[in-house]
Amino acid sequence: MILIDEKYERFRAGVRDFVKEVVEPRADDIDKEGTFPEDVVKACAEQGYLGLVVPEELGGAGTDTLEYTIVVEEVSRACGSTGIILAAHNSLGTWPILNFGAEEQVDEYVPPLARGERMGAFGLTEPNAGSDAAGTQTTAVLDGDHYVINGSKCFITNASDDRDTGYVITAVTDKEQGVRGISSFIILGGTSGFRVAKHENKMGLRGSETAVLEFADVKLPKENLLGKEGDGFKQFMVTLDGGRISIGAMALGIAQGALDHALERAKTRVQFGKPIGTKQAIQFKIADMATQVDAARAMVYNAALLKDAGKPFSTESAAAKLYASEVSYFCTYEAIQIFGGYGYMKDYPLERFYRDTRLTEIGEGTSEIQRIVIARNLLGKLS
Ligand code: COS
Repeated sequence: MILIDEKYERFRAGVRDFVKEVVEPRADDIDKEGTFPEDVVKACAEQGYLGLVVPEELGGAGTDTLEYTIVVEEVSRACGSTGIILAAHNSLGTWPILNFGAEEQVDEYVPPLARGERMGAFGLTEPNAGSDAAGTQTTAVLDGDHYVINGSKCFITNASDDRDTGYVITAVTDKEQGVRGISSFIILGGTSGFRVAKHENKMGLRGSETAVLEFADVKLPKENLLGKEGDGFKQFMVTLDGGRISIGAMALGIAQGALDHALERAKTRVQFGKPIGTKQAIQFKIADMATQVDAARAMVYNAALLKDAGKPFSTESAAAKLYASEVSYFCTYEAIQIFGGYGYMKDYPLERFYRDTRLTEIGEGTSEIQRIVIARNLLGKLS
């Protein structure tokens, strides 16, 4: 157990009740149906979970980052799909506007996102710019009072043609300037020339939408530029620093979910005349899982607390995401092992957890990228 202020444990208890009542009963079906869980997301919106860290005067819940982290953790403990929908909406779709937007942009775009009337998404990754985010090829050319956007984005969480969606996307405004020639823009779904071109069929997190975006001569008013021209790369690096806390929280929640089931199974499954939890082989697995889950929780919460304290947290968020995602993979693997053949069956949620958590080692920077970020932060750029 990690010692945090009692107010956070009370907050967690409220989230847990909501998850047990609303999210958990739907989790298996969300995975089986493979469709965006409108009902669950609407209920989350009513709880304020689509406006976490957004001030109340802008329609948000006004939580701090640790409370936000606890929401993503507890929701993911039951349903990874809902966990990533909330994480992408809050950290990637809303936060950059809240943080980098001009006052008019914040006033116009943040409240509908915070109230959950509009979903938020983040368009950074491209077919040729994944780990190498500086390789962005989508272009934005200024033409009088508007930019003309051309290009495509891929693996975009929460992208949809069917519901009101707002995106923060990146595009090259000055090719000669390298990373300093990348800018960010706010664009709403339904803008002429902008379309969701393909919905991906994924291994896990099947209730979360992941799509390809296409921009063909999209005219975007100059006012939709986020911050200044050339700020885009640094904006999304900072955004990802924060986003990695929520992917760490998601991984942590899935790991805890796997541990919950493993504990229950160890106590109730009888083999050789006794519960399997009497065997050291099972006890050691449980002990390793619990130890690593606690360590991951300490790292994820620490990154959140650093962010709230206004201290540097890039290294800690990358390390928390790296560690929690690898712990989550270990825990879901071991939980299936404890369940044996039953763990491999779709009658139990373990195989879903195992598929769902795989993304946490890939999305918002692979584990390899996290190691690069950590090492560079510690060593500086060596040539
Ligand atoms: N915060 C603020 N500024 C940052 C930053 C951060 N976390 N990380 C980098 N920068 C700045 C650098 O300081 C540098 O600025 P100056 O030119 O003024 O010195 C600039 O951004 C370029 O940084 P760098 O030279 O490190 O860029 P690289 O192209 O080498 O970037 C990595 C390397 C791997 C760190 C980057 O491409 C990355 O994070 N890739 C992963 C992307 C990712 O996670 N994709 C998944 C998206 S899912 S939504």
